[in-house]
Amino acid sequence: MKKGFIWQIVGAFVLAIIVGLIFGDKTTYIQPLGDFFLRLIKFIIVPLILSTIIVGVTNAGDIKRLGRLGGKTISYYLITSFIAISIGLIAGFTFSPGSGMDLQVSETAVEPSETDGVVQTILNIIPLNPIEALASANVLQIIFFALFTGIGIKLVGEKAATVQQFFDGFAEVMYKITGVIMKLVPIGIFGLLAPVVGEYGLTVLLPLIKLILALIVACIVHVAVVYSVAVKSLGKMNPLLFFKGIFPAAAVAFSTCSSSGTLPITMKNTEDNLGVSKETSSFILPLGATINMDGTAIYQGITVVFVAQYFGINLSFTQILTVALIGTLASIGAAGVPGAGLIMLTMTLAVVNLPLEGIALVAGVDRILDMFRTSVNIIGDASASVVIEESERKRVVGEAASA
Ligand code: DAS
Repeated sequence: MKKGFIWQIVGAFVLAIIVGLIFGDKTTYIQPLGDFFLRLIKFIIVPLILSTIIVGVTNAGDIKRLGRLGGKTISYYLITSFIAISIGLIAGFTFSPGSGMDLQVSETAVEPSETDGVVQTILNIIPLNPIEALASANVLQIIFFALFTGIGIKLVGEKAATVQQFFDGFAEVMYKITGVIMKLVPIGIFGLLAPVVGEYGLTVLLPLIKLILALIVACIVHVAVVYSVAVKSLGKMNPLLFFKGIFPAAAVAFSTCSSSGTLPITMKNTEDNLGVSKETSSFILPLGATINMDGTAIYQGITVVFVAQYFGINLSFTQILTVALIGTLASIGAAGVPGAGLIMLTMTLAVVNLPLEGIALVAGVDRILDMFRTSVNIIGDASASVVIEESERKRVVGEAASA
């Protein structure tokens, strides 16, 4: 990745903040620039995921490897999400963002989000109509459809060679389009960020500054410690190279607050800058964008403590443990779209009988909190692809040596 590109992104950030602070709500005129970029990256998500997963499966060697890849991926995601929410809880108790708060709660009654149970969530992954799954961009159902289509192509063999060639070529086309869109990242960041800075003056942020700072510190600790250790010890990669390589995608995630929307850029960065094979990234990253959200897990931990402190409620150890478990599930269930974590928070609060009015407390600055947690979400996905790529490489080398 060209060094100048990183500076273009940094420049876009700085310019967005300056323009936002100077022009305030007039920056809404810049919004179309951000929306243009957001629509561009969203329009390629479905065809990119479908084609790359099918190609990933058909080129992934035997079916057993797929099962192994899935097992490693899910295990990595669950472990890092549980660590993340624990860091969030520790940060909440350390910073006590909810103590001594003087903030009127708006009367908006908040209903717990209607979330399916774990069994129904798993059943919902199976699409009743694959075309509808594609049309509605239901990422988990598209992954299911693509996995089984790829497996079907492998099992049919020669007769499906034309189908495989079509998806091979189609995936290349989608990667090429992603590369073109990649060049527009600085413009997209400026167009998305300037209006947000213009909207959120300090009057909105100051009362909750402790909550925002607690989240930022917890995210930095999680990224700097957990991912550095993972990519260095398990992924055999220099953490600085890792963070530099995933920086553009993290910047897009920060600006869009959408893991799914950032997915094409995350895939491009992991392949071009982190050396992860298309077979590995095309399987791990779409899955991660929908079920692996360490930043959201951190956010659940901190905000639950914040709400309890604001209402003067002492959380028991059992409640804290419940939050750690439910918050991990909530981060899995959250969709890779803006504000998903806030919706899942209603479930986490309800499970430990905390007032749902607490949602109204954080809703005002949720967009700012979402920026940081979405960036962590996609960095976590990329770390998984680096770790699992190395694990598979070592296995292949081991098998070759013993052959
Ligand atoms: N914005 C979500 C995402 O895209 C995360 C969240 O809302 O918690 O990952």
